[in-house]
Amino acid sequence: MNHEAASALDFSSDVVIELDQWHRRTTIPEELLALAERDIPQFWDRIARDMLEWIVPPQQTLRWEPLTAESVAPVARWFDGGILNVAVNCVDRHIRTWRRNKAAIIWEGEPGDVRVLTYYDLYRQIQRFANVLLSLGVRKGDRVTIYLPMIPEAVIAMLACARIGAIHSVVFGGFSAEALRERINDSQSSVLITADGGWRRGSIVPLKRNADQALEQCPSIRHVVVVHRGVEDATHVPMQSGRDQWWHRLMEEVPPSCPPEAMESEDPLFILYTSGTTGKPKGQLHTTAGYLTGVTATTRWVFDIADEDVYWCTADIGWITGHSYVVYGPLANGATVLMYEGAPDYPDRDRWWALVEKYGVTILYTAPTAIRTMMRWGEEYVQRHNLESLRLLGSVGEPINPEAWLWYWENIGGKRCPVVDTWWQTETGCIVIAPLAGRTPLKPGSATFPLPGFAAAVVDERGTPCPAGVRGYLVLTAPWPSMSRTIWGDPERYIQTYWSRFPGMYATGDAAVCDGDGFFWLLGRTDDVLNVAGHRLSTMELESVLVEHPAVAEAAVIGRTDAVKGQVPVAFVTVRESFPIHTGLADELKDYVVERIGALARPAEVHFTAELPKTRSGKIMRRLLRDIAEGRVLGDTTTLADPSVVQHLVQLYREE
Ligand code: 7RM
Repeated sequence: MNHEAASALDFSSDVVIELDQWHRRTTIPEELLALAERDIPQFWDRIARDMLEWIVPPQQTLRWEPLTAESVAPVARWFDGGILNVAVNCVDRHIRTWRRNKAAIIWEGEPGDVRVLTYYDLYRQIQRFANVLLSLGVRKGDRVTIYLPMIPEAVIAMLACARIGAIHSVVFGGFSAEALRERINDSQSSVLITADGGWRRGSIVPLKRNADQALEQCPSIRHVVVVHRGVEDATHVPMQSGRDQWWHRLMEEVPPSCPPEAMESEDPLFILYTSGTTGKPKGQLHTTAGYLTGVTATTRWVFDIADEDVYWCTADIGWITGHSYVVYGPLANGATVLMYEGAPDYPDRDRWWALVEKYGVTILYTAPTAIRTMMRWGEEYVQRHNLESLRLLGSVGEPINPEAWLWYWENIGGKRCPVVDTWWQTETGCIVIAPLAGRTPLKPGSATFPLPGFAAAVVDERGTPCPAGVRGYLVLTAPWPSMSRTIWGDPERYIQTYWSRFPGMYATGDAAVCDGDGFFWLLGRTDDVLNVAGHRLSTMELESVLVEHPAVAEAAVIGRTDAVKGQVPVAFVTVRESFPIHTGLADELKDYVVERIGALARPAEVHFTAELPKTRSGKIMRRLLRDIAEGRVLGDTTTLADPSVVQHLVQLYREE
C-alpha cells in the first residue's frame, strides 16, 4: 500500500498520552506477563485456574490442530478434562462471600422505574428460572431463544440456561419478526422467552406481537415464556393456550433450588448470530470454559474492575458486547453492573449523563457512534451533570476517529480518565487489542496492542508480515480460549470465512496498520476499502478527515464505480445542529479532504442527510450507501435500525 493513505489516521501518532498521572492501574504480575510472552497456552492455563472456580480442574490446556492441506478442519479445544458451571462462577461463588448482599445489577427502566438485584437475589431467581426451563422439558444442549428488552430477566434467563447447560441464543429486541424467525429456525430452539414489550423513546416495542408473528412459522418452539414488563395490561396480551405462559406464574410454581449442571470445558454455552457478507447471519458458537476465561480476564485487565466500581456498558445484551461485558465478564468478577432499558435522548438528551451522576458510574463502556451522536447534540447536555465519578472510559464497535476520541476524553472524562479503545469481534468472544487500564500509553484513535495471551499481526495478501506503516490484513496468529468454535449448522462456512485465507492464522476481515512503535490502528473491514485510480484508501480514513471538519457530525464514505478511476469516493454527511448547511459547504468539504489526504481522495459527491443507515448495533451500513450511489436495487434492509432512513436517502439522491 502507498504511504499517504495511512497518514490521515496516524496524524496523531505523535500525540501520546502517558499515564503517569493515574494512580489506578491494572495489576498483572510481571512474571505472568513474561509467561504470556514465552508460552501462551501455559499463560492461559494459569489464568483459567486462578480466575475460575472448577468442579474438576482441566487436564489438557490446549489441543490445537490448524487447518492444513491434509486436515479437513481446524481443531481448537481448551481446558479438556475440566468441569465447571458458568452460573456458579458468575453468581454462586460470590454469595459465599461478603458479596452476597452486594448489588449485582442496578437497573433503570426508561420511564424511571428502578430495581436493584443483589448477588443473592440473582442466585435465587436464576435457580427458580432454571427449574422453569426444566419443567418445560429443556435439557442440556437444547436451544432456548431469548427475545427481551434490557431488563434483569434477560440476565436471569441467560444464566439459568447456563446453569442447566441449555444453549441460549439471544436475539436483539430491536430485530423484526422475520429476523427472529430466521434465528429461531436456524437454532431449532424449543423455548422462546419474550416480554409483553419494552420501552424505547417513550413508545412500546411490541416484542410479544413480533414473536407471535415469527412463531407462525417456527415448528421447533413448544413453549413461550412471557415476562410482564408492564407495558401492556396483562389481560390484553394474547396468550396462546398450551404454548404461552407468564414468567411470574411459572416462577411461583417451581421449587427454589436447582443444582448446577456439571459442564465440560468444551460444552456449548451460547449461539449468537452475527451478520456476514451474505444475507444469512452466522450463528457463532461459544463454549464454556474458554469463553468464560477470556471474558473474566479481559474485564479485569482492560477495565481494572474493582468491587467499589459502578460499571456501565451501554450495549444491549443482544450483541456480543452485552453478553461478554454486561453479563459474563463483570458478574464473574463480582462487579456492580448498571443496566438501562431505554434511549439516550428520553426524556431529554442528557439521560445518560443523568444516569452517570445518579448512580455514580465509575466505568463507562460505549460505542463511537454514540459518542459522535452526543458530540452532535452539543456539550450543553453533558454540562448539566456532575460526571466526576467517572474514572475510565471505553470504546468498542468501530474505529474511533481521533476527534471523537478527544471529545470523549475531554468532555466526558474531564481529561482524567483513560480512554480504552477495544478491538474485538463476536467471533473472538472477548477483547483482543486494547490498552491495559492505566498501564499502556495511549494514542488517540489506536486500540494500542494485543492483550497478554493474544498474538496479532498485519500481513499482506500472501500472509507475510507488513513493515511498520504499511496497511494489510489483521490476523490472529495464535489460538485463544474464547474463540468461536464453529458456525452453528455450517462448519464449512466457519472454515472458509476464518481459516482458509491465511494458513494457520485466523482472518479477522479487518484492515490494519502497525506503526513504528508497534501500535495497532484499525482501519475498518476489508470490504470497506476503496481503490481510487490504483490507490488504496480506507473509507475510514476519509471519514476520519471529514469528521474533523467543524461542521460535520458523522460521515460515511463509500466507493462508487467510475469508468476512469475504477472507484471514486462518495460521502454521506450529517451536519452538526449548530452549523446550518450553506451553499458551498459540499465544495468546502471536498477541498478539506484534498488538503488532508490528497487529490486522489477528493469525494466526487457529498450528500447531506439527517441520518445515516445503521445496523441496530450502530454500524454504518456502507453496503446500502453503495447500492444507492450506484443506483442498484437495494439489498437486504432488514437489519437496519430505521429502514425509513434509506428511503429518504434514495429520494435525496434522485433529487440532486
Ligand atoms: C465487539 C464487536 C466486529 C467488527 C470488527 C471491526 C469492528 C469493533 C472495533 C472495531 C475498530 C474497534 N463485535 N470493530 N471494535 N474496529 N476499532 N475498537 O463490535 O462482531 O459486532 O463487530 O467491528 O470491524 O471486525 S462485532
